[in-house]
Amino acid sequence: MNGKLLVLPGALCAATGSVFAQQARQAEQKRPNIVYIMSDDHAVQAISAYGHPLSQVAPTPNIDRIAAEGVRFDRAYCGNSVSGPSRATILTGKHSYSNGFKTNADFFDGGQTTLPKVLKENGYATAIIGKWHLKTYPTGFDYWKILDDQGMYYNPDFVVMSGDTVRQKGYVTDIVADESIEWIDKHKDSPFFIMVHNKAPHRNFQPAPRHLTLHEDTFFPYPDNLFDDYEGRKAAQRQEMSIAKDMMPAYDLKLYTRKEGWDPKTDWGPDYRFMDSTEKAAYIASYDAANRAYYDNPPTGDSLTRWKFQRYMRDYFSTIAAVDENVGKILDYLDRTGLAENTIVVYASDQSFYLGEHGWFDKRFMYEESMRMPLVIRYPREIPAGTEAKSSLVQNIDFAPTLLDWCGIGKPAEMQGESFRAIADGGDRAVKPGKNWRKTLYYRYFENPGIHNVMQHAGVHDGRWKLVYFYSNETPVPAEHFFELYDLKNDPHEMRNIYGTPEAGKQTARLMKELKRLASYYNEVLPPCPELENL
Ligand SMILES: [Ca+2]
Repeated sequence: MNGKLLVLPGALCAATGSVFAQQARQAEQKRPNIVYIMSDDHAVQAISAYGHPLSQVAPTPNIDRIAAEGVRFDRAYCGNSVSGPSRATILTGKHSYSNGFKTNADFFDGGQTTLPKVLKENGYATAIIGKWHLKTYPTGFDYWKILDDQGMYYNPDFVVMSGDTVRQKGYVTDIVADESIEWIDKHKDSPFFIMVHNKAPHRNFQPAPRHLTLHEDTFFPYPDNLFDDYEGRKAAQRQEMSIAKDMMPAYDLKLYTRKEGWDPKTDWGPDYRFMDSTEKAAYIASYDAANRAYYDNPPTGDSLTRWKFQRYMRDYFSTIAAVDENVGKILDYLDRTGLAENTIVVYASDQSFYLGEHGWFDKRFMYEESMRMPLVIRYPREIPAGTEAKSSLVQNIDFAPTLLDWCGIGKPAEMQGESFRAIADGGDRAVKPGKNWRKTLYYRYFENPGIHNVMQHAGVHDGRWKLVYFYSNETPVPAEHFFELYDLKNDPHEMRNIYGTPEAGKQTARLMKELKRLASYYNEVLPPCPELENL
């Protein structure tokens, strides 16, 4: 069904008079509002509702509240683990290859059918406030106010609808939530859709003034594979995203470049320069004692990596404290105004993130920590509290079809995802994989050459087994390619590539066929490779 065919209740009122008008008004009132909150690089491991040990020392009670009062998805995944591509997929319901936004260097084609456009055509007030990062201006929104490029944490620049850039006083996460609430308050009488898009906890992890010392005494537990040697995994051997080697001491870790103390000429770069003098002083003071202790007794080797990990976690989780507080502020507003019952609240991140697993920060690989997305949804009118979707495979191509389904709007034909409304409402029991739900997920990563040097790859994931096809950049035929195969049941941290070993058994041929089928299903062309062609 095309969304445009839906008769707007407003139009019906004018045409038919009293009784019908009243019924139409009631129907109109029942159409749910949508508050879609998304953060940037918020790891599943950093939301306490998911239970990971790291999140237990720095919990997120407000995000957890969405999960407790609604549904938590344990198996939500993106199709391309990097910011712009995931955002483009969420807007279009299409994988990167089909929506054209394959890497962060691309420009989003705003002429496509998107979730906000379809909602707007169906009478919704639509807005986006915060991170956008798709280069072209937003389309389909009645109102938009977006961060300039990646955005700054302190006193950030926003691009507004006139095209002007406006610098705004305050901390980015607070500004985005406050202005989102303001916009909702003006539009609360019509069905509304707002995307509340945080910068946090994205690099370079700058905490709000009130959270500068929040985690100065917190000890963050280390992942078992912090010192991974990447044996049997060639792409992992070539990456440049390790905490040990690739985190920038001044920019990422807020170390001083000299032991004498903070240096105004070299230390901390452009993000720091957006702060006013009071903010700068408090910011330097919050790192000063630990930075001086570092120079008094400089750690080396594995101790240095552990030091960097602790500093990374301290800052990362401190930025999340502001995210969680602001989620609470939005939930409280919805409660106070009586909007909560009929408002779908989504909390997600564009992808998950490495918090030291494999020794990494960042994302990109098809491994679990980056392919996953945190996803919790509350919709009191329909989703029973405490619903869990532990095994059903959902993906960011499904977000737009699902939200449209809840609004009574059919999925536009070009969207590749499916509505997971039944799973959100009823948990895993509501569907049967292979009958009325998918059994496998498709993945693709394109950004090479590019920052962090992760090879291009394509892959298939069936919930237990994962096959990944890595290839080098020459066209039309890559000069180099290789496969990896993982059994998540016996190797949940993807440390043992069993491709080509007896352990792989019949899985290789089965998954290769499935990878080929999925590429064709999503209208993609994979770089040629004899193993796939000779099946
Ligand atoms: Ca991101």
